Amino acid sequence: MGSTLPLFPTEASTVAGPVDTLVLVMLVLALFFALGIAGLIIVFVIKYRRRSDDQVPAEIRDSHRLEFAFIMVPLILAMGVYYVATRLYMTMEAPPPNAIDIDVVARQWMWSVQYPQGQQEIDELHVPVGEPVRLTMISQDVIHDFYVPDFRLHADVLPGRYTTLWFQATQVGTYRLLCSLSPAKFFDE
Ligand SMILES: [Cu+2]
Repeated sequence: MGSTLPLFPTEASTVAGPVDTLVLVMLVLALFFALGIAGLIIVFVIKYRRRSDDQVPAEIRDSHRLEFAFIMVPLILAMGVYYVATRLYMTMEAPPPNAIDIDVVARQWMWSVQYPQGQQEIDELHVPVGEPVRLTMISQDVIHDFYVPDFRLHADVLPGRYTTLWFQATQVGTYRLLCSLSPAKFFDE
């Protein structure tokens, strides 16, 4: 038995802060619109309910200004999120040319890593702070999922296909290296 993941893990890589900000902004936007719409439905249902059997609703004309706002406000918000997310994604997809190359092989139930000089480690990955690291990963058996929550680093590792990830650690520390598809690895710590 071990501890589960904290709700707000340490931010220990260069992308951790931006990823958290993006997720928080999207969560706040989603909550604002979901609660706002649900709340207004309830208010309007009560406020504009039919009060007598012969009551006829007032005729409502189009409001182009209102329609314009209904289109533009969500469009601008969505495009803003899209722009920030795409820039972040492109950063995360393009390893810097000076990155340290580390090979990762997954199998039930371990991560085997090999450094450029040839040393190997099992279930541990030692990297310098402040230097980009590129992982080239493959699986020997099933689909695994390389996951370092404190780095906001997460990618499937497949048999028969190389996947890559890169990151740059920003704080000295010991961080959990998980396979998010293996319950045993996820919880045993
Ligand atoms: Cu796995």
